[in-house]
Amino acid sequence: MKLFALHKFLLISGLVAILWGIHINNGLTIDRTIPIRHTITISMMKFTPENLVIKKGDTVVWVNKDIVDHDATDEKNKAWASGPLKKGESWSKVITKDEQYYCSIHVVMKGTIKVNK
Ligand SMILES: [Cu+2]
Repeated sequence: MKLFALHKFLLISGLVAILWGIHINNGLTIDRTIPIRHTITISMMKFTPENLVIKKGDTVVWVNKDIVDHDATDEKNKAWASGPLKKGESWSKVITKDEQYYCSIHVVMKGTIKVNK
């Protein structure tokens, strides 16, 4: 009876270990292929997070939670810009390369997006 219980315990703990291992493996998978959305909150005159790391092709959404207008504008080449976002408004962009952006209304507000390879 005791031996049977031991076998059962070993079998179950073995299964748990296998399932746990798969779970951990999935958790650490680096090659994510499905793009996801990241949110950058604009509040208190700041982009949060200020420095965001994403995967190539992910979508970044800027949400203005301040009472004043803000925008998100490509800092180096002005290649893209959200245009003014009022309180509660948002704008999104698919990001494929490292970006540095700022708020053209309040030029001290800056942020970066890094594409992780
Ligand atoms: Cu601003």
